[in-house]
Amino acid sequence: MSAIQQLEELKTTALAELDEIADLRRLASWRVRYLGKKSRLTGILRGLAGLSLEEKKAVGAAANKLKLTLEEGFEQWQQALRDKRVLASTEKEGIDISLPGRFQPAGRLHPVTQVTAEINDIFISMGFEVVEGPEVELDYYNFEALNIPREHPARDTMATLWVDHGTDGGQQPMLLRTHTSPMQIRVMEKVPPPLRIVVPGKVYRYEATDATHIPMFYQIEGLAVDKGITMADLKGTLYEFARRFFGEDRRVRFRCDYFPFVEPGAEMAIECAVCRGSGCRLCGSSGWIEILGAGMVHPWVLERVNIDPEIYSGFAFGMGIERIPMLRYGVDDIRLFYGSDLRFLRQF
Ligand code: FA5
Repeated sequence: MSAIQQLEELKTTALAELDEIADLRRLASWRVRYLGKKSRLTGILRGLAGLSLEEKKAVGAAANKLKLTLEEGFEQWQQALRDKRVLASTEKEGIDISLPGRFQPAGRLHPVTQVTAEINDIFISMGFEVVEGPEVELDYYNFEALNIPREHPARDTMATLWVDHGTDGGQQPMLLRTHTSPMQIRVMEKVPPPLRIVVPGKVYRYEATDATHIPMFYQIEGLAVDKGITMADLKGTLYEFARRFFGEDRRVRFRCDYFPFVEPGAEMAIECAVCRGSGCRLCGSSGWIEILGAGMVHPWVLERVNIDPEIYSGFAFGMGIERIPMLRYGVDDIRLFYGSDLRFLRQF
């Protein structure tokens, strides 16, 4: 049989065999058999040297053509088998294994949640316990027991969202709590001193929004009652908090203020993060942002929960939580926290 005939025969058998192959492993051995170093085709190509010039030309061209044909056949069959495998798995399991994986974005806690946990931790390390209370509150706890009777002007400073105005039949008026201070009463009613608690939670006020005010925000209440507690304890605790949260170099301002349930009362402000005291839109040109109200628990409040003010004294504070991350990160509008803009929220 001439070399040309051998090549023809090789082509017929190789392509016929290729047609029968149904898996990639057998396809690989087919390639070794017909295109590998020990294949007949390689043998023929190697034997070209011993042929006459004319034979060399004819056989060489035919052998190279066959090599190309077989290589192309291999490539096409390999692709066809791969496509078939993808199709089979898609049909069988409903999974297209050729598709790239789906990106799973990592979730994270809301910045206000993160900061609340951090504030809690600072007070826990100072011996406070974290407790929570109801957002729908009785008028009694939100106002009455805190020395804010009906018609008291202090009610106007906390525009209230009422759930139920109460009835003449004696049902108590109910509201969305305007501050976390009602928890002072609820806790003191049940727990005898000494006590030290912080109460984080949502509060609601019916008021217009601006860069530092929103109608639903978070506060954290603090309360410590024991024998011999003084204003120095209150100031020391709050300064320590500010130092730990904002760092040593941040200026803190402590001034007199009035709240009916404390005497004396105070407010604390932190140097504005945006202008560092020189005045800007965020701080209303004052250079300071007020973060909390505080004071010594009023003796009448203690009496109401049957704690003798001659023996015990206490301090309390109520801090607006959103203003804390604003002051740390220089966020210039409180509304950004609740705008659901992930470009903003993902930064924390
Ligand atoms: C109170 O709510 C008092 N219960 C605080 C208190 C507690 C005084 C214990 C004495 C003893 P005030 O209304 O000032 O006080 O609010 C406290 C803090 O909540 C403010 O300093 C401010 O940081 C924050 N705050 C008040 N209104 C808003 C608002 N609309 N949006 C965001 N934060 C607010």
